[in-house]
Amino acid sequence: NSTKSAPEKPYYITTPIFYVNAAPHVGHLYTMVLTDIIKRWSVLRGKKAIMCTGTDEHGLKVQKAAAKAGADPRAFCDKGADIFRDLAQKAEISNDHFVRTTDEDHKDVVQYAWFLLQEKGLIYEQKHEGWYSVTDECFYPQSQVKPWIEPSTGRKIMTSIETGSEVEWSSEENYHFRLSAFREPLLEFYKANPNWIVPEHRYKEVIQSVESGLEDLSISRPYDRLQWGIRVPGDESQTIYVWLDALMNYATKAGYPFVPGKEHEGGWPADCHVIGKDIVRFHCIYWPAFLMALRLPLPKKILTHAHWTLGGAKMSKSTGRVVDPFHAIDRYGPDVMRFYMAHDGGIQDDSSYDNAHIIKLYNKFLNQQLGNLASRVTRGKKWSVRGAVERMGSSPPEYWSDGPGSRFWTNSLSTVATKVDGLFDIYDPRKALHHLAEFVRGANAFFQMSKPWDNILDFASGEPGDDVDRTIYLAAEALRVTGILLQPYMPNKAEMLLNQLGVKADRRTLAYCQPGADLDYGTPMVTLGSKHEGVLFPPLSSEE
Ligand code: ME8
Repeated sequence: NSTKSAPEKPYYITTPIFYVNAAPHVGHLYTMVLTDIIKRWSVLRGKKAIMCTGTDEHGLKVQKAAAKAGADPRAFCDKGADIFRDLAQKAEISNDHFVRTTDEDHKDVVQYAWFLLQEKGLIYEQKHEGWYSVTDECFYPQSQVKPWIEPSTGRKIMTSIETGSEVEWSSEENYHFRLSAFREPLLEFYKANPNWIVPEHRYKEVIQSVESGLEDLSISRPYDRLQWGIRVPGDESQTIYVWLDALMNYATKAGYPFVPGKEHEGGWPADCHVIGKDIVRFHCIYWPAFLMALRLPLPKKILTHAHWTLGGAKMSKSTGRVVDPFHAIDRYGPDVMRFYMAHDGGIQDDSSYDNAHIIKLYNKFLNQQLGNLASRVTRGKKWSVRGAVERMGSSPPEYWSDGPGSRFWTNSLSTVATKVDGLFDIYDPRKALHHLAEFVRGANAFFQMSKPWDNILDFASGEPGDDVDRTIYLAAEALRVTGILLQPYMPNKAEMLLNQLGVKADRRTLAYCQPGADLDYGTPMVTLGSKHEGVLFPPLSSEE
């Protein structure tokens, strides 16, 4: 009689899969970074976590872009996928999967899902007329388009009211999915899961939109219009709509169709889909409806973030107003870029990308606060971290008289990890980072006020006195905890800091984030040689 319980479902988190029609910009990098930070946080909690990112390669948009480039679509997509893969690597994204919709296993999954939907009577054929936007890859009803005169050309066009992208009239025979049948089940689901969409105002918008009516969805295009896609099984004259194809990517990499008894091995259902606010409808209405139709468990959370703008205008591939993420990483390094994006990037509200802000954040916080504290503590000539940890570890604050040191311990050191972790529970990595930064500023202020450099050595023993030891121990603890909590945001810099502090590799998890939880550190694992050797955040060169 085995009491073995099933292995815990891994935490599963995804980014949208990115269109390969144009090069990535920092908006795409932001989504990857945000997702990676949450994934790494889960690892920090001691869980197995799986992250998936990848590329969306079918559809009219990519077909047209390949034609424009005079390239074979397959070769065009190979190149595009490589660029996104490189970006993930360069940005230290720890994705476990990189899915491409042109992968054979994915095509099988999409055709299998189609087959099931058809079998359940949820697909029917009908003439479809409407306005199609190639940029947005979707149809808009008459009520959602308006005429517009293109200022640069004077050309009269029709555009989507929501996104401003051009639409073209199309009248064609295609397959439809009975989306309207899911209006009630969706509304019931939203009601039962009030925190399903973060932030809340987007949750309300989704409900409003579904309440106001749900039309059936066209889920194929005639092959003569769209060749670059997955064929409808049993009907060579039709190609599967790119969004049905794309959304299924999340299931492909989780191992769908699932082997009975092993449904959760690949992480299904997803714990979180991270997306930009531009694709809420697809993920919060179509996707759960498809999943209900396929009788699959729904994702637990949809984290929708705001956009990066440039000089106040939307950053977008189609307008060319973009910041090249490769260039930005070359300039600042992956860690600083990740830090900036997490610190300033918006969940609720858009953020304006600004080099001056990056430099200011670097100088004012990374260099002057965190870097400065780390260097003073680990490189001080009058004290040693190891000595302070050894001597103070055995006499924690219960034995100290009430003072700034014991107050710092009680109010800051022993609460920071729980607070930051709590902010991850509500999917707010930005606020979590702000809280951590505030903690570092507090540690610095405490250190500054305690002035250990002014306190002479204990003459009798030649060792630092208790006051100095206490200050160094507290500052080292603050740095140790900060180093651990910073790993998801800045994996390399955090590692450097923890190596300088001599924190053992297996003691770098959330479980060690209470002060006093680790007394076995303090001997640097690296040489802290000359003034600039191994400095965490050296001053930026004046040209910056
Ligand atoms: O929509 N600021 O792909 P896509 C922040 N293939 N993030 C931004 C951004 C900005 N200015 N611009 C884009 C697609 N993004 C589909 C997705 S998923 C099954 C299919 C990010 O290449 C944001 O995450 O247009 C947005 O949702 C995503 O890139 C869209 O990427």
